[in-house]
Amino acid sequence: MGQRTAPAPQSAHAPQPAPAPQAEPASEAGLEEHFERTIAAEARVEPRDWMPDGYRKTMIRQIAQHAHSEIIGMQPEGNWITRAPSLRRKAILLAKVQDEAGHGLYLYSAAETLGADRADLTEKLITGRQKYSSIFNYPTLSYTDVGVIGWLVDGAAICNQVPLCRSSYGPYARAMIRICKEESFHQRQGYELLMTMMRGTAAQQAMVQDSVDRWWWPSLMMFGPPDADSPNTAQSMAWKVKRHTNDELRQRFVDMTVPQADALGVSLPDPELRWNTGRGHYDFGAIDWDEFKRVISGGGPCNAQRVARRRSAHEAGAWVREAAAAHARKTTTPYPERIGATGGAPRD
Ligand code: FAQ
Repeated sequence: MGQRTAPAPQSAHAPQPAPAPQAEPASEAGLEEHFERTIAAEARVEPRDWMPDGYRKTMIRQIAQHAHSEIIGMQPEGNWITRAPSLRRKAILLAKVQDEAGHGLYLYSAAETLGADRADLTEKLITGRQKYSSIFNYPTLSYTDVGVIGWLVDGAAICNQVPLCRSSYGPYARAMIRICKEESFHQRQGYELLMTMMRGTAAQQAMVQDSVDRWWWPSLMMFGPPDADSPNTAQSMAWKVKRHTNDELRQRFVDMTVPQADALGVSLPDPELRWNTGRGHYDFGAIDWDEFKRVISGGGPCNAQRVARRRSAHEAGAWVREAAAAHARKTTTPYPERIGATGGAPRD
């Protein structure tokens, strides 16, 4: 049974809902039929529209996981801000990490339009009750990892997220448009960094190859389990939340990345990687799904460190949240009451 009432109000920056395709019918069955028609017509479901509980739950799950990924995703590259090799590289990296914070914020706002509470989502992240992308549980051991994250991790994120610009839930689809533009910029800066390193010394070239060797397989895991083991794909495709399956997008990423690796002059660590003329795609080797399961269940190399860092940042920010809430109370309290509260003239 779906909720009918509008969830939490949208933030001032959230896009306004597009008009519903047809006037909303009154009965429960009519509401469901209207929802199905909206999906079939490729129109958008907006925050105040009726939606099945399962759809709302799926959207909150995916958007929250995505938001958490952006926020936790600041840590691996943030690790290199103080050690970037030049002022220019430091400024680029700072801007990229700030963009990721921004993406997290748009996405938390999108989740709020579904009635989710931001504080509750953060609590679920820092207590391990909500997931974030497996990729951010790997360490950044050298500066070239920054370039490889831009090239492969942002590349995989773009491949996965461009189709999400057509996702059926309006606020998510619209957030994705800006996010994808920024991710494309991130991907190019990563590739440019690697191109520069590959024009350098043999030691610099070896650093790039080492980073590629460590990040290639985890990047393929970002697309999620194989279709046969993906419990959410069928329903999410039917609701047009997802537009392609995990395996389709993984294949698209491999096909797109192999020529880029050739142009860069690095090899991808997969002896089975080869062009298949019959399929018109690259074949690639088996992914270690045991490793994937271990990482998403908290057993990856950096899971404990990533969550502990997020928890301590959240706790250290408590005074900022309290100050912001006090300021909001002050500015929303009507003027005469403020005079009464201070026993005289207002102090500000
Ligand atoms: N890591 O049934 P499915 C970025 C979970 S943003 C962890 O296939 P679904 C930007 C899945 O949640 C990267 N968990 O699930 C950046 C489900 O668990 P649950 C994040 C994963 O939702 C770049 C279970 O496994 N992007 O990189 C993963 O249909 C550089 C079964 O899976 C998004 O979130 C995984 N890799 O498909 C930032 C994009 N894969 O909840 C900084 C939006 C699956 O049932 C630096 N999300 N799981 O317990 C999606 O497109 C989808 O949610 C998928 C998963 C494709 C990730």
